[in-house]
Amino acid sequence: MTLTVLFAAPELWPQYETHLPKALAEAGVTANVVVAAAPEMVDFIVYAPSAPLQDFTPYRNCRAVLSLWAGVERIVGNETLTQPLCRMVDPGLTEGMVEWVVGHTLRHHLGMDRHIINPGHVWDPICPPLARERRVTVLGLGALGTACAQALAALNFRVTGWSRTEKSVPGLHCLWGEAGLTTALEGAEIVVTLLPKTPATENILNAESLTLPARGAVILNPGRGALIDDDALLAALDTGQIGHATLDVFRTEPLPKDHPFWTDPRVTVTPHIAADTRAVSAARVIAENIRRNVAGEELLHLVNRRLGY
Ligand code: NDP
Ligand code: OXD
Repeated sequence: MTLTVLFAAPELWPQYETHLPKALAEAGVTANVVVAAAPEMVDFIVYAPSAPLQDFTPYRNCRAVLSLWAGVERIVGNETLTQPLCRMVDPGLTEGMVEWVVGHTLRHHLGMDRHIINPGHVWDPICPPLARERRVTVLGLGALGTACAQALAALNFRVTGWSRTEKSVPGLHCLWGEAGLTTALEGAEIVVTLLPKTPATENILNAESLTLPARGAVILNPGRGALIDDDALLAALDTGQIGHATLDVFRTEPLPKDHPFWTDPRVTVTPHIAADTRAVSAARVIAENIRRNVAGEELLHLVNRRLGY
């Protein structure tokens, strides 16, 4: 049987039009990948938040919706979507996130700015501590948080990871649940937020929790803008409780031109580029999931609609 896979993210089509059919063929799946089809003919939908397709009601024969994004907060509450929803766990995306997190951690750990931005040519021979003396906390121990935490631990950082459910990851001090959050944040010098945006994680870094890290701590947020209360962060920067924030994601994107983050020297803005889904590897993930579903196997990376991630 030839399946119909609707690729519903038109602006991404040029990246996938070769790789997705190739990956499906390699997975042994016979499918036509199309950008438009009669809804009742569609077996699988490949989705991105920018997709014009938001009403899934007519796709009554669709077996699963496969997101090209890891974060699914823009689709998870869509009531017209009754089919299983899978998020993206892409080795290429993970690799990119590890590079972004390690790069920005090292910037702050080594105090690189002191030497890169040194208009007065000050000879400032302060040697940074070793990574083994630096406490880093990663909020979120999923596909991305775990990979980043392990990469930092491999560089000898003292890494604590925090998740919703109990975990044990070699090399990491693992904490979980509400009770674990305070301990995870207390005394942290660098805090990385790699949580999904859900009702339970919104504003997790707020006026109260921002008092917990070590004075002058650095926040790295490649997760979602809503994880941080912006005003509380600006206030914590003003008091020096937080020394710097490197932010990749924002409540409104693009970040509005008049947002104070743009001009604050204690904030580094990167434009949601921490990690991109990579077409070559992501196409294989999509193809494997379609193969599994057709073979009667369980889908990978299924979203729990109740939890929102
Ligand atoms: P996962 O779903 O694999 O992991 C999410 C982690 O967050 C899990 O460890 C989960 O705990 C934890 N978590 C969720 N809710 C809570 C809670 N209430 N309390 C404590 N921990 C919680 O997601 P990924 O690692 O793949 O991605 C994380 C996020 O990164 C995405 O949702 C997206 O928002 C963002 N992202 C950003 C990108 C960028 O370019 N800036 C690119 C890709 C993703 P548990 O393990 O117990 O379930
Ligand atoms: C994602 C993202 O969720 O790019 O994949 O933010």
